[in-house]
Amino acid sequence: MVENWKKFLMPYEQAVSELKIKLRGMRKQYQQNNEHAPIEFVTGRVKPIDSIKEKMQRRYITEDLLEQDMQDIAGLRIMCQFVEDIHEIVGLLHQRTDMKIVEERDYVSNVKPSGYRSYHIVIEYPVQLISGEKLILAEIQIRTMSMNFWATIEHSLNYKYQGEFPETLKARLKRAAEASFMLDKEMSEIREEIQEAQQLFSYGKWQNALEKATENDSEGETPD
Ligand code: 0O2
Ligand code: 0O2
Repeated sequence: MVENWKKFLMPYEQAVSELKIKLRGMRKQYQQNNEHAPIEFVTGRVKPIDSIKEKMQRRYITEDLLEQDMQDIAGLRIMCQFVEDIHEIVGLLHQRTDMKIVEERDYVSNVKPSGYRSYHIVIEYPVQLISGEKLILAEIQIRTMSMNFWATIEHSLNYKYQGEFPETLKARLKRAAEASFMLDKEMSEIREEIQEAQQLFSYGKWQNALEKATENDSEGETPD
């Protein structure tokens, strides 16, 4: 077994921290331009040691192949408002020069039998260590908030049933997944209208802040 897990996971910790900052930075740039941000929020985690060990057993992954065969030790999730945003983010990730896409799995178009939808990208990411550069694999899951809601619920039910769902529950989850995708489709239909409203809202907030700042400035001035 890996002798020093802390040392083994250190580059993964660094990669997750760096990638969270970079992906959140993309969102900030859209906001500064007062444009619709295809990224709503970003989360990330390093896979817990027990989960790594369990997956090694389940997938027959030996220790010497762990770094190359377990692609999600470093995991990032990007949540967005619209399905169209997913494709925009994928395009943006393809353009980047600080990471290399090595695999793509489109479960948005190719829904999993469970009903799961998400776009998975595996990247090779260089981490700068004091011993030099180390290339590590990281998985980025891109999904709408509706897809995320479904996946989170289904994942927690997995704890109870260990993946062996009763048939009725399986069918219900599949129906719920379709309902969630219908919601995404409906939202896409009215996307332009929603985005316009959001822009007006953020412009309004900015205007209010500007007016307040001007008021405070003039209150602070000493009259002649
Ligand atoms: P929640 O809200 O129920 O998801 P496990 O079954 O958890 O023992 P697993 O799922 O193989 O084993 O472990 P993993 O993948 O490390 O997941 C641990 C926790 O991190 C789970 O949350 C996952 O949902 C969550 N997770 C998995 N992948 C990602 C990712 O790419 N990004 C982020 N941010 N989280 C992820 P919980 O605690 O079960 O809660
Ligand atoms: P697990 O089984 O520990 O990975 P990979 O696991 O990446 O080597 P695979 O199975 O082809 O190879 O990867 P996939 O399916 O592209 O991505 C696996 C991850 O996607 C899972 O990580 C989940 O986070 C998510 N996922 C895939 N299918 C489902 C599903 O039916 N329901 C939910 N809720 N999440 C799913 P895990 O949990 O670590 O799984």
